Amino acid sequence: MAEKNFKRYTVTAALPYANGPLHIGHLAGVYVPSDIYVRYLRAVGKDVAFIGGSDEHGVAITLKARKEGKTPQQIIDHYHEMIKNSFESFGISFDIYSRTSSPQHHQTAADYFKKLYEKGAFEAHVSEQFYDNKEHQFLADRYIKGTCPTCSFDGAYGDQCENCGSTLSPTELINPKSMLSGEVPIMKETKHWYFPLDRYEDFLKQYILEDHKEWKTNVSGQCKSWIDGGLKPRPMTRDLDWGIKVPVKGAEGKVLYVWFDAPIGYISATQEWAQATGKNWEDYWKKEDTKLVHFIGKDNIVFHCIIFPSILKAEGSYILPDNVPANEFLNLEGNKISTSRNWAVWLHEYLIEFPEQQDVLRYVLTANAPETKDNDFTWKDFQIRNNSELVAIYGNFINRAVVLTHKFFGGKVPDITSYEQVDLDALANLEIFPQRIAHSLDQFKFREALGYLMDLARLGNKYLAETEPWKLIKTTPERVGTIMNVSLQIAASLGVLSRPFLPFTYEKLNQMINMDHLNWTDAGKPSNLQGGTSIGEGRLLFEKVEDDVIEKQIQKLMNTKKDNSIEEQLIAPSKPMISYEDFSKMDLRVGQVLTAEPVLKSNKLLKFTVDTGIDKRTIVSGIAKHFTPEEMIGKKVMVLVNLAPRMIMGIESQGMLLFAENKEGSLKAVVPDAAASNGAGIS
Ligand code: B3M
Ligand code: ZN
Repeated sequence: MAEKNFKRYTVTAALPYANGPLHIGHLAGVYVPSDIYVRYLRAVGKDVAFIGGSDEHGVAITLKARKEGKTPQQIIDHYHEMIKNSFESFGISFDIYSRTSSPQHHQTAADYFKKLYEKGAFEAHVSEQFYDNKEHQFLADRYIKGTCPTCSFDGAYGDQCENCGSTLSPTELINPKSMLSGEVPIMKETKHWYFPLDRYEDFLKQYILEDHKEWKTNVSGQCKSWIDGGLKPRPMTRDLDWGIKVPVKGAEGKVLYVWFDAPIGYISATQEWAQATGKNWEDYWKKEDTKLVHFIGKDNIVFHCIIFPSILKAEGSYILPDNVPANEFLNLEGNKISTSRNWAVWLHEYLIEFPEQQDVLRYVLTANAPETKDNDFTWKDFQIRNNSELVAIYGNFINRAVVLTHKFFGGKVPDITSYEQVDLDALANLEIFPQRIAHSLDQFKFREALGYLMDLARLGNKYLAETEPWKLIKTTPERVGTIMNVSLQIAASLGVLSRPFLPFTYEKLNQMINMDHLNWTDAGKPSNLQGGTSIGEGRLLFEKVEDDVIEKQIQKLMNTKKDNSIEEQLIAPSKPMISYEDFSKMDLRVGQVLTAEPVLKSNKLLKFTVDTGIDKRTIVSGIAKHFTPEEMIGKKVMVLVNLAPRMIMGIESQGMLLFAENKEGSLKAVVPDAAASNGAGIS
């Protein structure tokens, strides 16, 4: 059972950046385990606040907005809604799902900063940083691009080279360029407020390495190496125009660092929830008998285990995280999940392609959770776990218990006549499950807990196989009554204990066997269902996933792979910058194709006569695979008229026609969007 000494639980799940949709990696790493944990706590009668929300500040958001030509507000509004819907659809049972753009959060985070500032918890430092002189802006690391010093890749970012993976600082880039203006950035002085983590080393050593030896080894290991590596002051403010204004004189144009404000988002969301439900938020953040647990992925460990606790400590009135059960990463079919490369199983797509099958994904992601090391999701494994575990073990047992009760006893729970040894053994086994599963959940061992749950379903199947009620019905029907009674008791316990893991299945099962009156500690008892109670019609809990469904998913991923490699070839290195002078050398005109014919002995070339408005001239172009001569005749096209003539297959080509090439290689003629006369210049 959950520890008795805590009176309340504040459970948080990492706030996803509202700059893209959710995928299976998010669910597996953070949201399914946290949801299982809180559903379990509620089932054992604990007072829980399950806190979530969208992280809506930081460079990740501004970059996305820039890329899509939208405002940051448009981006966060769109993805916040989308993310929130995905969570709801998968049954992630937040008590509140808030967002860091809310006025409540802006106020709370600014006040928090101000309090630390007034206590003298920060150090102000002036340093030189990259600045875009044209756009009058300091540049976040991600806004600087250049050549990677390690692999010479042209498009490396100021914080990382995505080609070779090395971590960079912007000063290491060769030929750094501002992504805002394309100009070479200059170095300029700027003042920021630093949180002196180095002063918290002793505190952190005691807090993590001594007081919380129970933390998962992947978490404490990472913390230890951060601490051993020596902690440095970290700036808690940024030169950016999107975020929470730094509430201090002389900080105009600066915002709080996103990793300062985001964890405080947990606090502001708790305040909002408390206001709406008539609770006192401080009970959930400031009382020693509250257990604070953060569910996160491994890339967030330093922020939740080192920086945030130190910031809480500096404030002085808050409790500290009691545990941070961070998970490792989930890969997909052997490759790292990647949003930009579309290598992911997106939740909004899964919901459409596998309707009503949220629990299958919850099950697979828990059974294969990256709890102690990175793990791989494969569609084949998804199919096997569905077909040979959920369908063949869990579904099969429930189906037999319910269907046989209808067949033999008109859908009423039969009474017990007398127990035989086999019944007593089954009931004795049943009794230990609530405790056993709870013990694993208390230690954040979700895979293990789910394994035990399936053992309970196996116990049911084994019991039916041993007692064979379908054979005894003709000879000793009273005996069958006892057997079906015991089977239904096992089914009800299985249902109750499944609820945190498979909430949708619980609801379906509850329509068959009413379990509303049962809680976690009732599970395991031999007489939860009264003799004579009616049960509902049997319905299938899980359906077989066929090969073609899985093949379709695999094919979808393979297509993504193909797209990616074409895209890399075609789009990867952008050409070097040119001056206006270079550009103005080109004489581009609107032209019209007068005649078109194939070029002899070539299956690629077409020969055109083009009216350029200046003259009528011959141009040869390699587009025969994309257009027939007939469809080109009469078409308006862009022509580069001052390209030096070239001999192609014995024909002098006097210029070039312009086409756009899509990433899969198809061509589209570049044409004016409305009537333009031949010879019109393009500038
Ligand atoms: N948004 C980073 C991430 O999504 C960040 C988590 C914030 S938790 C306070 O990985
Ligand atoms: Zn590189």
